[in-house]
Formats: sequence, C-alpha cells, structure tokens
Amino acid sequence: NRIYQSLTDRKQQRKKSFAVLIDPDKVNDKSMHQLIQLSIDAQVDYFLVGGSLVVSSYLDECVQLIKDNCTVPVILFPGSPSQVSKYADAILYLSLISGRNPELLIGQHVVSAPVVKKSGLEVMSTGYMVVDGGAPTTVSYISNAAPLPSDKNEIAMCTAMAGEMLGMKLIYMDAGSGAKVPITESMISKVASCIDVPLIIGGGITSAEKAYHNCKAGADVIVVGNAIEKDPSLIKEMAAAIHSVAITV
Ligand code: 1GP
Repeated sequence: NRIYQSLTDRKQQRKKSFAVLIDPDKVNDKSMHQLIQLSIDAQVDYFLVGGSLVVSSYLDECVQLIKDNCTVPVILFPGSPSQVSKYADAILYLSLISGRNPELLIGQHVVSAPVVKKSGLEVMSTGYMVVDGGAPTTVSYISNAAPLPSDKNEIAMCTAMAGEMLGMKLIYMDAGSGAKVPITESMISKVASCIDVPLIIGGGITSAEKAYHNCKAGADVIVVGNAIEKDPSLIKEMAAAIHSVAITV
C-alpha cells in the first residue's frame, strides 16, 4: 500500500498534496506532454485519472504516457466500473456514501470486483461524498442520487464519520467537476475535525487562493481538473499555494 502510505505520511507531516485530475476524454498526446512537464516542474504530488463518462478509449494510453514520462503516482478516479487500467498505481474504490443509490454504494463494486482484484492495483477504499455545487453537475446527474446540501455541515460530518467507521481509508468531498460553487471552507473544517483519515477536496476550485484556504481549513489533498484544462499555467501557482500551507501552519 505504497500510495496510501504516502498519503498518510504526508498528512502526519502536515504536508498538503496537490492532485491534477485528467479526464482522458479531454486530452491528447500533445496536451498530455505539456501537462506532464508542467506538473513535474511544479512538483505535483499525484495524478488522478478518470471522468464521469470516459467515452474514448484513451484511458490505458493516457496512464501509460504518464508512467513513461514521470514518477508522479497515478491514481484512478473511475466514473464507472469500466475505468480500470492496470498501468496505474492505485485506484480510488469509491462508494457514493452521500447518496442512496445502492448501485453506487455497493452494486457496481460487486460487478467490478474480479477485474479490480486481478488488475494488481493498490485499492484504496474511499467514502465519496458529492456536495451540491450550485447547479447540476455531471456526477450529480449520472449518479441518480441527491447531492449533499452545501450548507448542511452536520450531515457532511456524520456522513464522513460513518464512512470512516465503516473502514473507508479516504474521504473525498466533491462539488462535481466544473461546479459553480466549490465546497465551503466551513464544511471542510468541520469534516476534517471529525475524521482521522486523509480528506480529499475537489470540484470547482479555480484559484490558488481557494486551494490555499481549503488546505488551511483541513483539506489534505486538493484536486483540480477543469481550471487546469482551461489554463495549464495555473498548475504552478496552485502547487505553490498548496505546498506553502505546511510551512506556515
Ligand atoms: C471533479 O473534484 C474533481 O470530480 C475536480 O473538479 O474539474 O471542477 O476541478 P474540477
């Protein structure tokens, strides 16, 4: 469990991590090379690869391209059971604990279990909480489950605690890709205060400042996808902001 160990080690050392999210549907070899170089230069900590849909067949190639060109660990963030690539280092084994759709709580896991097991990937059990991002996001629509209301910190806390006590090794709170409204710092700090496992935050983070404040509030890993797709030069700023938190706290 090399990747999970790195996440918990970093948390223990109060180091914040930056994960760049790559949606295989939205990249090609050329844009990937640029993204990889920028990520190496900025000392990005992880790549997350996946998307709600992934209609292309670029997943394996995309992961291999990263592995061939850098040492940044690649973690799969699958939107569906078909998004498994043996070339990655680890996989977020997501259970949508904010929703009440049994398919995404356990059903798809049953279907994908043999493939995931055979892949040899490091499997990280993750309590996935989709929080209302101000307008329907792809994940809130596709999941067919109501997102957690963005102002109900207590529900978020209880959900995260339940996930941790059920044995989940990570909690990922996500406002959804391209969310209009990212998760509030107050929700992040409340949730961070009641769990011990690493807390991943993503969805609608578009500035280094927001990333910084999320880390201050208690996020351990910041995931950014959309904003970087639009402006890859943000990688440098965001990484610097996120990594600066450990020094100042
Ligand atoms: C989505 O948390 C990720 O699942 C990242 O969201 O694309 O809005 O950065 P963005």
